Amino acid sequence: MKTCGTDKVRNLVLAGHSGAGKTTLADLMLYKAGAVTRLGSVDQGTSVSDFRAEEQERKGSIYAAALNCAWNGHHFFFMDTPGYPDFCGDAIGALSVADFVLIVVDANLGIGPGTLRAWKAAKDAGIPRAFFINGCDREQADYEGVLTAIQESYGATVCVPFTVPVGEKEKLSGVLSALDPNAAGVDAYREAVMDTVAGSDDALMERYLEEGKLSPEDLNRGLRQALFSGAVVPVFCGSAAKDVGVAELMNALCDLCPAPTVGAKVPCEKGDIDRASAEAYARVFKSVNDPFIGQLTFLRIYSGTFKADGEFYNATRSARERVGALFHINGKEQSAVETAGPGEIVAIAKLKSTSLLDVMAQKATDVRPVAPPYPQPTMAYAVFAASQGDEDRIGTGLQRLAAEDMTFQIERNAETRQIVIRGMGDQHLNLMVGRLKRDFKVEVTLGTPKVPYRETVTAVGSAQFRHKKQTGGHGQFAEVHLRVEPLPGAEFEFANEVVGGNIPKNFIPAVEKGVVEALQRGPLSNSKVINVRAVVFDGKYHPVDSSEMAFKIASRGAFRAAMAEARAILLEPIMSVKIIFPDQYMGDITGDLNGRRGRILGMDREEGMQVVSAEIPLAETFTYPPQLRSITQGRGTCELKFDRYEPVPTQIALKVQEEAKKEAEEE
Ligand SMILES: Nc1nc2c(ncn2[C@@H]2O[C@H](COP(=O)(O)OP(=O)(O)OP(=O)(O)O)[C@@H](O)[C@H]2O)c(=O)[nH]1
Ligand SMILES: [Mg+2]
Repeated sequence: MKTCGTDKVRNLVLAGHSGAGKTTLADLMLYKAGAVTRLGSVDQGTSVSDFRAEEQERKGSIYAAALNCAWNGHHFFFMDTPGYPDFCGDAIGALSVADFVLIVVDANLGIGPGTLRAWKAAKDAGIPRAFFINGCDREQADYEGVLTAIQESYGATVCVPFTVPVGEKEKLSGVLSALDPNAAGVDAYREAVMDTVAGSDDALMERYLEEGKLSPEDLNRGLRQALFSGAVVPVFCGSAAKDVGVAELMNALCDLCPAPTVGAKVPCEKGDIDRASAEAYARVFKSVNDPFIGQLTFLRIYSGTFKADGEFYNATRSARERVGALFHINGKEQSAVETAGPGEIVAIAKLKSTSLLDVMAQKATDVRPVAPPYPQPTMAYAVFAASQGDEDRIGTGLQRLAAEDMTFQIERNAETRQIVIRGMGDQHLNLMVGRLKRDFKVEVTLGTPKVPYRETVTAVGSAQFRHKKQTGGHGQFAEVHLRVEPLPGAEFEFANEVVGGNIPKNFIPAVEKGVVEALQRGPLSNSKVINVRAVVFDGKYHPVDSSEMAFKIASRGAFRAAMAEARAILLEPIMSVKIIFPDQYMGDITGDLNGRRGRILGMDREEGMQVVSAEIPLAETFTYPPQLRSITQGRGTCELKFDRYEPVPTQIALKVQEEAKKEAEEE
């Protein structure tokens, strides 16, 4: 139960790279605050935050967990998010509603893609943030090294220590607070904080230069402003495992984390969420379908008061919604509350018309929030039913899973006739397959998706085709003379150059239909034909035996024959790829790209990481994400986007054609 006023509520998220110690820190916070009587542990499978069976098995977070505890007259509502890139969907959802982001960095592992993702998400949304360098007790801990790396990546005068370790590694005994007037030996750190705060505001700078220091009031006000503008990013340190520096961190969070009513603007595409409004507004950032309790929807409240057993309005879908109980959540523990206000995270069971990212309001209104920056999935598999007749259940299950995870997508590919699932990596997709089995009782196997090849022509080619059949009554007759030409830049065009009525006008649409049908299955590999212009320039007809059907058949034949004359080639999708990884893996990454027919377009640095832009044919990308993981020991990530079609190298094209032929024979 929350006992403080709204101005003392603190809403924040723990984010950062996998293994940095977010969950360990979260468990310790709950324990220190007295919200639990036993300290949870990731390693022993007793964590409050990592409470799901699959998380306990993995000894790492998969989902974002909602937590809350009272501290020092304040109440924290916070989310512990998964750092592993496969599970970033939930982390991004949680980040998008937080007022403050605490980025946890391991004192040994340092900055990783999870750090970068959290930093970028917070920075782009204008959310104040701080670092916690955790694991300073570890044998290989390098506090100074990690602090330097953070400062080099995110700004030396921006990222200033607010606490510093006393002792190191196994001798770590505590931390000193830079702003504590009673602490000895922290003058230089205090000065660094004052320098940065004063430097973020002209008026403050003037006073600072005149008086040589900032008054506590000036420092406080300046600090809040500087946090919002990103001019200062406090760096804390300690050890969640040894309970060092965590009380100091929690105390500081009460001061640094803004009250929920003064946080950054909530970006909306339509309408507005005004944090100062007296009316209730909240946004859904997570939705789970639990086999035991059914649908559970997590909301972050921005303004007003939500009451249990009331009626609310889904402002994104224009629907009324009955709300039963409101719950405060600590992992799997739910405690019902009568009312909830700004900054609080509540869960509501069994909402009927509300899904991920919707806005709930007190009154009928129309608000559409800007979607958080979810990355595009990188890993794809074709899904096959393990037993026949399960297809429908698989479809329903996959749809339900996709509804609660914005980084999981399903595609029924009409061309390759496969169901393809896409996600953030092997572990993500295997998790979904596991849930299909557990929650929906269907089993599937996974395979490599088929590549949607294309065919086109590289020269002009003509051919004619006569369709003639004499059956019982009247026969069938049509003859079509057709030319195909390359048509760069456009999918398809049809033209008619027949003169003298050799094909009567009323049959021309049938000729075009025949071509359009033939385009769907090209002569080389049964793939779609693109970038061609087809011109019918002559033909023959019979006054009795010609029909639309006959012309369609003749036209199809003529088109395939003309393609053969026009040097048809196979095209493959080329993906543009952005690869983000720590410097030291450069050689291995470029070597691997060469083996995948990849082309490097550029190299860059982004906030402490190496960024390579490249192109890889789609066929070579299916195994890329896991390979990248293994090359970079889990610290590299990539983004893939379709760019264009390009000719397939001859040797590979021949193989593709052969396989297509075999498949067509089997059909
Ligand atoms: N020595 C030491 N070990 C720690 C500390 N914090 C966490 N660990 C250990 O590091 C491992 C990873 O900790 P977690 O808390 O699960 O890390 P996380 O950031 O939640 O990881 P993800 O959930 O995968 O994002 C566990 O074995 C912890 O016991 C620390 O301060 N010192
Ligand atoms: Mg965790």
